[in-house]
Parts: sequence; structure tokens; C-alpha cells
Amino acid sequence: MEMQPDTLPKPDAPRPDPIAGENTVAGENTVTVLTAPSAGAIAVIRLEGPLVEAALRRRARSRSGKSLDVPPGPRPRLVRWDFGGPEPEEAVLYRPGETLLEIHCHGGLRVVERLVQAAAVDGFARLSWQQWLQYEERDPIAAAARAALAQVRTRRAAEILLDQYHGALRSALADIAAALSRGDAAAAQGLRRLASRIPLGLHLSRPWRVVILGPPNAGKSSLINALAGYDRALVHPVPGTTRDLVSAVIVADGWPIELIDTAGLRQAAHPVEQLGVRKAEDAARNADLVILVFDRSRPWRAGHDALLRRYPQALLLHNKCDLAAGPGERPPGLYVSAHRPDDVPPILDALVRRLVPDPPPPGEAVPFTEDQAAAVKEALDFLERQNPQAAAARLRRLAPATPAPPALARPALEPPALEPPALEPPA
Ligand SMILES: Nc1nc2c(ncn2[C@@H]2O[C@H](COP(=O)(O)OP(=O)(O)O)[C@@H](O)[C@H]2O)c(=O)[nH]1
Ligand SMILES: [Mg+2]
Repeated sequence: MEMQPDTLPKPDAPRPDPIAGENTVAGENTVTVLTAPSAGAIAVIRLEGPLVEAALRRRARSRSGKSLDVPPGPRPRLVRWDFGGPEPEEAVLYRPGETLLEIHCHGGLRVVERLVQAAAVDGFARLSWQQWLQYEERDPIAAAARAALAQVRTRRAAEILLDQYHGALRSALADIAAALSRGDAAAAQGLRRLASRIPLGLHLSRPWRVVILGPPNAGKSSLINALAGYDRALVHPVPGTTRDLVSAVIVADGWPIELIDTAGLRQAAHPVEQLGVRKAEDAARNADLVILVFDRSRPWRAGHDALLRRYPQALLLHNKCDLAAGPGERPPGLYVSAHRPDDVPPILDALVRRLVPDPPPPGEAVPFTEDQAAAVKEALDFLERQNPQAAAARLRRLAPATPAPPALARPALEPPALEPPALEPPA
């Protein structure tokens, strides 16, 4: 697709310094924990707004407990941060601007919570890191990409999200919208291609769900163990061993995949096994792919054909091929043995080919959030109803030419009603 140089962001254009506070919540006083919400060695807490100076005067202390002047500047300062507890917290302060302060402190959850509570008492409203990103990035697609990158499990998924962060999706949307407005026939093709990437995009930060179904004793649990590379599920010659759903997340060809082992499908007599069968069927309904496993050493039955009709899109595995074949003609599928390690790679290959038949080349635009997916689908709808202008407008709303800072839900900016931190018993 042709580029529209003046509407596109240049991927290599210098980005604003993330801590220079260019795109911030003007006039508001906010506190954001920038490090991951779990215990760590160090936490970074960002205070922002006109109240920064007052907070510093109130809480920054020297080693000997004297109050400290911390003017804005490039040099970090080691201080004690008096948050109202028995001992001030040792912290490194970085104040790149008048109204901006980063507190680098110990990463224990209680420490972080106490500092945030103290900030709330000082009048700072808490922003989640996702909200903060929206201000930071301005471009909503870049903000969403950074949020998704924090959840991603594989390098391959991260590379695709990084492409979107650097403008692949934004450019494609701008190109398609411009082509739609011109009445260019290439637009429909571009839009369809974008729509075809939605299933992949939505799975970058959420694994594909693959449900393993089949008659009892076919080797389903043995297969999930072989594919996961460790003994995740119980394996036993007694049919009906697996009753609950058992899942394992694996990575195949760089894609995150959740495998779900299930109870064997049969008319179970035992009520617990019946529950297991129902769970298996529910899981299959919500799956991205069903693997049907059959025991090749046993006769092929009419009931098996019924399963195939019920799951026509399933990937078929004829298992136990290390044993002599049972009678009956079988439908096409992979002939494997869960006991043969060499059979694992071809099974994973088949799985990946079904889930990602056409992996995107580097730099390709991929919608990766529910909002983006909905917008692309709606635009396609408009186009099919002969309304290219509405389609273009729908796409432009996703990637405005000069993105404004998003309007956050105001309630998020209200200082939480917190008691002053009475964390220690009064002396
Ligand atoms: N010979 C052979 N036995 C297998 C194979 N896969 C599973 N089994 C055995 O078949 C029995 C049932 O296996 P399991 O994985 O529990 O089946 P499930 O009920 O479908 O989960 C166990 O004794 C397994 O060791 C295979 O490929 N070859
Ligand atoms: Mg089992």
C-alpha cells in the first residue's frame, strides 16, 4: 500500500523523553507506581503536579533528619523519605522538572503502599500505570502496545507488538483511511488483510486455547505431557482417570499456547465423570482449536465418526502408533505415539499451522486490542454497505492524525479517601 507521508508518524522520529513529563496531566497531582505490581528489589514511584514542591518540603530529609532542598536537576539525590512511619525510607530522588519527581525506594509491597498512601495524604491522586501510559504516549495505539508488551510471554509476540508501537498499525490505518476517502479500490484489500490479522493480534498477550478431546484412554493426558515436556496430567490405564480440566502453557514456534486436557468423552456412569465430560465440552466450545485423539490400536467405531461430525475443524491424532493397528478405516490425520519423543515436533508443527497459517512478515500491521478489532470490523461493515466515508472515519478515530491526550475518567483523578497512614501503633 502506498504511503501517505504527511499523515504518517515517522517510525524513527525521536520520541519524547518518557520522564520529561511532556504529555502529562496538566495541573493535576498524581502518583503512579511505575514498577511491576509485585515485590521487587526496587520500586519507582512517580509524583507529578504542582504539589511536588510541598511534598518534598514535607518529606525529604537528610541523613541527620534535617529537611532538604531538592531543586530540579539532572542529578539523583539519596535522601530519607519521611512517610509518617517510625523510620524514614531511604530513597533516591530524581527531579527532572519542577513538577515531576521519581522516588526510587525499596521494592517491598508494604513500602510501596506506604509511600503511595503518604502521597495520597499529600493530595496526589493515584493513576494506574495503564492510565499513566495513555498520557505518556498520546498515541492511543502506542499506549496500548506498551500495555500489551507488559503482558507478553514470547519474543515473537513482543516483536509484533513492538512493530505496532513503532507505527505499523497506525500507518496502515492512515493509509487505508486515505485510500477509502479517495475511493481507491485497494482500500478494501488492505482492510480485509488487516481484519485477517485480528485473531493473531488478540492472541499476542493471551495464549491460544487448544483443547484435547477424545474417548477415554486414547492417550490425551499422555499427549499433553509429551507436548508440555513434563508430567502435567495423571496418566493411567484405567479409563476415566482425568476428570477436571488440566492445562499447561507451552510455546510453539514463538506462539504462546494453552493446552487443556479433558475427561474422556463417553456416557459416564459416575456423576463426577459426567461433570468432567460436560466441562470438556464447554472448554471445546470456547477453544481456538480442538485436537481429537483416538487410539489407533483399537477398532474405529461409529461413535468416533459422530465426534468428527461434532468437531469438524478439529486436528486429528491417531495415537498409539507404536502398537499394532486396530481394525477399521480411519479418516486422515496425524499418526503418532505419545510415547515417542520424535513425534512431538510434527504435532507442534501441525498445531501451529492451524493456529497461525500465515504468520505476519516483520513490520506488518496487526490490530491487537478488542477496540481495534471492533473498529476494523465495523469499518469493513461500512465498506460492504457501500459507505467508504464512514469506514474511513471509523478508522481515523482509532488513530487520530494529531492525537490529543485522552480524557481519563475523572473519578480516577479524585484523591482516594484515605486515612493518614496510621501503620504503626502510636508511641
Ligand atoms: N503404547 C502406548 N501407550 C500409550 C500411548 N499413549 C498413552 N498410552 C497409554 O494409554 C493409557 C491411557 O493413557 P492416558 O494418557 O491416561 O489416556 P487418556 O485417558 O486419554 O488421558 C496409559 O496406560 C498410557 O500409558 C502411546 O502412544 N502408546
Ligand atoms: Mg486423561
